[in-house]
Amino acid sequence: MFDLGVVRGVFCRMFGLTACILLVAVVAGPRLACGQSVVAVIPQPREMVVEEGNFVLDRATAIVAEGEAVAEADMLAECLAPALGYRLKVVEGHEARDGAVLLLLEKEGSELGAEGYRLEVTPKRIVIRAAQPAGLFYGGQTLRQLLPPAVCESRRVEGVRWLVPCVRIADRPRLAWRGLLLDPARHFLPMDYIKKVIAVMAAHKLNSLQLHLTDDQGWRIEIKKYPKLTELGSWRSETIVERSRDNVPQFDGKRHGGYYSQADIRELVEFARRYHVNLLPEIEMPGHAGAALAAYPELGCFPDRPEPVWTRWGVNPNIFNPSDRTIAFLQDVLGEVMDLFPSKFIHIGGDEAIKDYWQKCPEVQRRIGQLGLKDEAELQSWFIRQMDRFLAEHGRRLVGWDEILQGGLAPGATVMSWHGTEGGIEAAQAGHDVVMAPTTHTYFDYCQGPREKEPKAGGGFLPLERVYGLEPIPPALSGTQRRHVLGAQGQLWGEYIPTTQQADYMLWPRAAALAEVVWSDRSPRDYAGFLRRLGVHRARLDAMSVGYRPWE
Ligand code: TNX
Repeated sequence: MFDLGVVRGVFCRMFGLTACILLVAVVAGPRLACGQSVVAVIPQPREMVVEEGNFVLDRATAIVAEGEAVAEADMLAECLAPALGYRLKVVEGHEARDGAVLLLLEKEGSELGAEGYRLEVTPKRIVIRAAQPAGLFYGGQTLRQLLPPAVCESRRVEGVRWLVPCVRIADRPRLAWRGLLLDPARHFLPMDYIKKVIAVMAAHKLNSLQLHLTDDQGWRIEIKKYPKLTELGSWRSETIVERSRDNVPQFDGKRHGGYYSQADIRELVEFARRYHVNLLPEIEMPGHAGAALAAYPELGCFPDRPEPVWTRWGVNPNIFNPSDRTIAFLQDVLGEVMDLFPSKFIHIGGDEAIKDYWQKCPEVQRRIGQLGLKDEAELQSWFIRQMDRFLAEHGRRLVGWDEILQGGLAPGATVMSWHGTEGGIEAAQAGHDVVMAPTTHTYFDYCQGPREKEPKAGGGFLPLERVYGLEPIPPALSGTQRRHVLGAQGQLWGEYIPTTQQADYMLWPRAAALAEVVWSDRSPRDYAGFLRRLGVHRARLDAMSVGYRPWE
């Protein structure tokens, strides 16, 4: 908890007494309304003062912008249009005017960084200033949360006065990587759902969406040079549903599959770009490769014993043979992936690559000898290095799960730390960038309540409060090492997510808690306050048709 007295003192000095009283009202809880609107912003802005009065937004309100700010003005108008029933007019300019929302890029001397913004609402006008377009976008998303929650509806809302409480906000994110992962490999996710997640993420100022595009159970991205990846690899014959009492697997007998064409991917990338969300593609190697190997068994360790696209969950021993042919294949695949995704980072998986097949395969053993390597762990490290170098030559950076530390980390690699934060700590200490994605706090496939009351879910237990308690920057790191922690990410693994309703249920509100962890200041971190704001936010989630899990 933080000391209200101290906060009050600081703000009184900064903004005067009236503002100070209103600030305390806001911090104290959303039931204290300002005008007709209630101030409850998620994630909590860094500095916010609520003042008396409202700005009235209506048909006559214009958005004033010029240059690069125009695209953000268009986005703001587009976000508000469905509920308002009209599109605010965007007019060229850079001066504040009465009755208008001004979006202003102030490149020079800004302390707000690439994504920060200042938002000032007075009864006469609204001004959003930022150094970069992303900041204007986030200012717009905050403005949306200051309006009545019905503004998030996707249909015209009648009879609401669109009041914006007068505020002064100065805001910027704590961390640059604010991510989620979706797993269409285990259960295919339709395009529209991915777009919905992007839009809802952006409303929470999350900015990175990892797409787990390949796994044992399906290959989900069209690769022109290797059509069998999707012709054969995107379908499995059925899926395990449970095990009988004597541990015999039971299957549903239904085909599962689907994939994104390259045109689909381009559409998603463009959609995400407008929401300032980076799409991070993940192509799994050397393990989790069953779908690719079903399509091209010659890339595996035992081509004479081809295995179909996997119909079970868990860790599959089938694994790429790290031959020259496989490396050329994977680099061709990554080449097409880079043509589609502008992301600076490319994820190559690297997790759970069990080495049984490598141990048994004479060709792989010969390779270990020829390369002068000690063991399979060093072979994996050598293999990841080939990818690291290839990506670096193309101006990209490799990301992998923390197993890529085994046998030595590739020079340019960024580590996604899922086995707790230890892998991340080790990598940061060695001067590598890391993203924290520990099972303990960010596995959104885990159960949110008592198992008997919840739908079937992944192994662990992860209630909302635990997510809120994540501290992404381990105290064990020194000042310079801390800067290597780029951020954190929530994982929605798809084994037990057969429907988009189920995906919504697992993502929200936990992803909202994560958003606050990565965006808002470390202190005050006040779970009770978060829950109070979430009480208001619920109406926004409802308006966005987000099928969240109810919380206590
Ligand atoms: C581990 S986390 C995996 C995923 C599973 C998940 C289930 C990681 C890098 N690998 O393949 O879906 O556990 O919780």
